Amino acid sequence: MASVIRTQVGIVGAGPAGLLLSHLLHLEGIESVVIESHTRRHVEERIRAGVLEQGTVDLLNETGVGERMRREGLVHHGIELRFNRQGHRIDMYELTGGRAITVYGQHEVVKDLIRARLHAGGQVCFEVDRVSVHGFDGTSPRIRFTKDGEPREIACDFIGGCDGFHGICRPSIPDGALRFFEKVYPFGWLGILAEAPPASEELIYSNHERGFALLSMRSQALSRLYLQCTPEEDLAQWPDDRIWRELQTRFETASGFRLHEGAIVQKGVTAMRSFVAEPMQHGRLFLAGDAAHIVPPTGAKGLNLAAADVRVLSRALAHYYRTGSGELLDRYSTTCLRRVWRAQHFSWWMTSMLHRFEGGDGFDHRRQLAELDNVTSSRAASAHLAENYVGLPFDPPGETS
Ligand code: RFL
Ligand code: PHB
Repeated sequence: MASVIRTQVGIVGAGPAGLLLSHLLHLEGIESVVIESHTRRHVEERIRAGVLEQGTVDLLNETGVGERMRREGLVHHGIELRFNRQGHRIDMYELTGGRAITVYGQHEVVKDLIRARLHAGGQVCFEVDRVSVHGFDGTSPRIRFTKDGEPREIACDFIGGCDGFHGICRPSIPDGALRFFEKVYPFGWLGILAEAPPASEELIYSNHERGFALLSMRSQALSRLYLQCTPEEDLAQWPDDRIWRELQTRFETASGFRLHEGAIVQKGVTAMRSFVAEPMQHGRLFLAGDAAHIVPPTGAKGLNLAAADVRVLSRALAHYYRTGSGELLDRYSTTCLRRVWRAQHFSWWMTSMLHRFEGGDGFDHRRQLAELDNVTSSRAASAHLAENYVGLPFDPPGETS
């Protein structure tokens, strides 16, 4: 017999979506239990996103988990687009009336959220196995799993499916209940973390004829750099000196720009896709974050979308527990999908403007350069990019949830 844990909301996945959902629910007086298949150390050290939108930063600050981010995060007012060996700055702060982004690693957000949950007596159960979800078509959902080989069960009112793109929640929804929209790109990103001071204070997105490259950072001493590669690129073919050579070439400018080189402490390849599952809910199972949608990282939106989803979900659940009305829960998917599709378009657009497409006959590259020229010289076009990059306000006019 499985031992049964009773809670209001059972959450699968201790990534940013699951942890932030649990934190926001706690602030609303709603109990939850989070289960996670990996170790705490693994989720706290997994290097992923780095850019937080203003709305995400405000949410973390307003809910009491922004203290370290305020101290250690790097606030950026602009980004650079580099093409034809020249840099062009987009002054996001000026173009959006004072909005900025903060560079602060996703794993740091995860650490802050885990600490806050545990400090408040929250339950986050790591290293669980054989997770399955049941009964979400009715009113008594169940999450079954094993911990240290022992069967366990969570009996709850709702399930938060926050288990990422490869999780089990989305595939547990009956066939035909969801529609999927997907685009897979013919390239990936080779990402490195290097012990080297970033050569620029702001992020640089570079369109180069050999392929896209991105300069980002995690601190004044740590550079985070990406190179466009093939989706199944073999890392063994990329010794450190080849990576630096390629990066230096792709960031080269007419005025002699050089990256600072240093020890490469992490390397990895990420495939790129756009994906949306609609609706983001089935019965009492609500999908949030990467479990419901994936964007290519060029727009820096994935983590921010996860935060926006769980903000909507926590408010809808709070409304339900306060009033007994499921009205906001019924609107959850529609409310989130509007933002999701805006971010999908933006991420696709940035990706298609900045990457090299194999087999192009030169037309595509000329078209990209024309677009980049427009985006960096027309105030209206720059403002469009800036507004999307810093992120739409979390409460657009006309939306109450
Ligand atoms: P996560 O972070 O994948 O967390 C899901 C969690 O669920 C666990 N899990 C399970 N737990 C229990 N039972 C199961 N059966 C389970 N199956 C899975 C997993 O172990 C994991 O801990 O999803 P979440 O919370 O939705 O968060 C989404 C973000 O992680 C993702 O969107 C971003 O990292 C995307 N992303 C970026 N987003 C940004 O907003 N800004 C960026 O600058 C940015 N850069 C990036 C990125 C993603 C990247 N990669 C590696 C995909 C750069 C890269 C290279
Ligand atoms: C990162 O710092 O990891 C990063 C920054 C911007 C992106 C993607 C990733 O668009």
